[in-house]
This record gives sequence, C-alpha cells and structure tokens, in this order.
Amino acid sequence: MTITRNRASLTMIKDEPFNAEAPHSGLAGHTTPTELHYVRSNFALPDHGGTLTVGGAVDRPLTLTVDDLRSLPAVTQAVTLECAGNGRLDMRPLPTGEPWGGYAVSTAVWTGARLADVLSQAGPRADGVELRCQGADHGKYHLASVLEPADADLSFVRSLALPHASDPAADILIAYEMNGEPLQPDHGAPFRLVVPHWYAVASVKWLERLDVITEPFTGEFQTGHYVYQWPDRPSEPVTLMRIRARITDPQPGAFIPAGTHMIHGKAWSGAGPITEVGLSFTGESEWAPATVEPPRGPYQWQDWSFRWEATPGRHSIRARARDAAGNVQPEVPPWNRLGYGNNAVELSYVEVR
Ligand SMILES: Nc1nc2c(c(=O)[nH]1)N[C@H]1C(S)=C(S)[C@@H](COP(=O)(O)O)O[C@H]1N2
Ligand SMILES: [Mo]
Repeated sequence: MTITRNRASLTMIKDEPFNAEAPHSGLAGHTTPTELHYVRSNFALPDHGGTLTVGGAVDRPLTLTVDDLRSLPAVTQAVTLECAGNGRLDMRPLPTGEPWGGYAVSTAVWTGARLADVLSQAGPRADGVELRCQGADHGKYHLASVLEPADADLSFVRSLALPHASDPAADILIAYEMNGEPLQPDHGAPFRLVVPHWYAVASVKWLERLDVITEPFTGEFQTGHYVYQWPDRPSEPVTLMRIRARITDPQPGAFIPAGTHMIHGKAWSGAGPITEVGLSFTGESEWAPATVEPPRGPYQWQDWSFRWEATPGRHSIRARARDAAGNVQPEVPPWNRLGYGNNAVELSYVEVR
C-alpha cells in the first residue's frame, strides 16, 4: 500500500507503525483537515484485498466491494474521534502504552453506508449476540497480554453488541470517504467503521470481515487492552468517550497583549451534548460560565468561548465541561493501569504583557 501523504503536519509519537497527534491547529476549526487528523495504528499499514466479507451467523453471507457500499444509501456526518489513550502522558505514574499528550482527538466528515443496512442485507440469525469486526492489519503485538502467546500473529479485531451494530439510529458507518475524499491509507482505506460517541478503538480501520457471533468475543483489543483496569475495583471495558474540554485559543504557553481576549475552545462527550463550560483562573474553585454554542451535529465537538479581560502577568486558565447526562470533568485523571480515559480538566499557562 502506498505511504500516506501529509504525515509531516502531525506530531510524531512513533514512526513505525505510524502514530501521531494532531497539531494544536487541528482542533481550531469545526472539523480537522485530513492532513491534521491524528493517526493511531497498532500495526503496519496492511494490504487490503478490496472486499468486505459478511458471514458467521447470518442467513445470506455477502462479499461487498467499495462500489457495492457506494450503491447503498450514503450517510455523511461529522464525527469526533478520540483515542482512549489520549492524555495518557499526564497520568502519574505513567502507564504503559503510547505516550499521547492531548491531541489524539480530531473531527472529520465521514461518508459511508450504514452498518445497519449491510447487516440487514445479510440477515443476522436470532442466536447472534455480537458482531466481530476484523481489520486487515496484523502482526506481532509488543504489548501482548496473557491472552495470546508473545510471538502470535494478531489481527486487529473488535466486537460490537449486535443490537448496537444493527440499530440504524446508532449511525455507525462503513465509511469510504473522509472530508469528501476517498479514505487515506492511514485512516483505513478502502473502508472503515466509524462508531459515533465511542472511543475510536471501536472504529475498525481497513475493515475486511464482519461475522455475527453467538458468544461474546474475547481478544487482545477487546478484553486484553482497551479495558479500564482500576486499582480498587473490577475492570470495565472502554466504551463511550468521556466528557472533555480543550482550550484552543490562546495556545498553551502563548504571550498575549493585555486587554480583552476571546478565549476559545472545544468540548465533547460520548454521553450527550455539552450543556456548560466553566472557566477558572484561580485555585479557588470558582468557575465562570463560558458561552457554549449549540451542537452542529450529534457526534461532533462543540465550540465555546469566553470574553476575558486579560491583565499583565502569568495566568493559568482551566476549562471544565458538563454534559446533558450530568457528567463533569474531574480535576485529577482517573488513574488506571493501561492509562485510558484521561478527561481531567486542562490547565493552560499563558503570559499577558
Ligand atoms: N484495523 C485497525 N483499526 C483501528 C486501529 C488499529 O490499530 N487497527 N486503531 C484504533 C484506534 S486505537 C484508534 S484511536 C483509531 C484511530 O483512527 P485514526 O487513525 O483514523 O485517527 O482507529 C482504531 N481502529
Ligand atoms: Mo485509540
């Protein structure tokens, strides 16, 4: 597969397999240009045979090409994807895994067929419980848990509960376009899942096989990793994106002139729309309300802004979001062994002159 273009605009975390964060500017717009969208891949770019096989416990097994997918009703929607490991670098002690800062999050406009439409063509049998979703990528996994022998050739496989996968209202896509162009290799060409509201591990790239299965799936990327291993309570799977706000302007470490400054940012949550963002400039737990823009769509980050009278000196700015389900960001990251779901309040320092 040809090497993807535009890798140079990203902040590299690892060169092979290529893993990179968006630059600060990737969070500025309503959507992220493709060349600024973060990339997270567990294995090298695979060769994909160009077809999607749908089988397992179904009445009508299928083999689909990208043209077959394009002949189904197309859905276009903006979706914010965030890696469950985003912000791992700020956890203490540092858990194992890629040391993501805070920029393994981006928003793109995805076009594809509904997963629900493909499944209804195949006709899942009544005894199906989950949909096993396999990417074409595979290899040795340097973090292999006890689930697999250390030298096993692993594929990237995830499962979705069958009612979720077959629900048209869940808006899960088999996407073949990103921001109006065919998918780039780094983002899962020729097609991938895009599962709104979920941490992006669910959005299987280079999708190659879908199988309806009659027992819950276990595997390295389902029950070995992408699990919150809490120090004090039973493990839980990584599912919906946790609520989080980011400050996009001023940039962390910026020097800005004294006077009125509009602070801008983004906020998102997998559990529902953002209802409030509070700003704090002191350690006194005082939160002044920002203006939160209404959602532009159900699955994308929301804009917020705050009019700040900036006085000379060094300032710390914190932004804390609340969603419609009542979730509020914690001050301290919820530490877990594999370092997932850090949605702690961001602290950004700026200097006003
Ligand atoms: N086949 C496959 N799909 C995958 C992955 C992978 O390694 N292989 N990584 C997952 C993870 S952990 C994330 S965060 C997203 C990243 O999507 P992106 O690279 O398009 O930003 O893809 C998901 N889908
Ligand atoms: Mo991820």
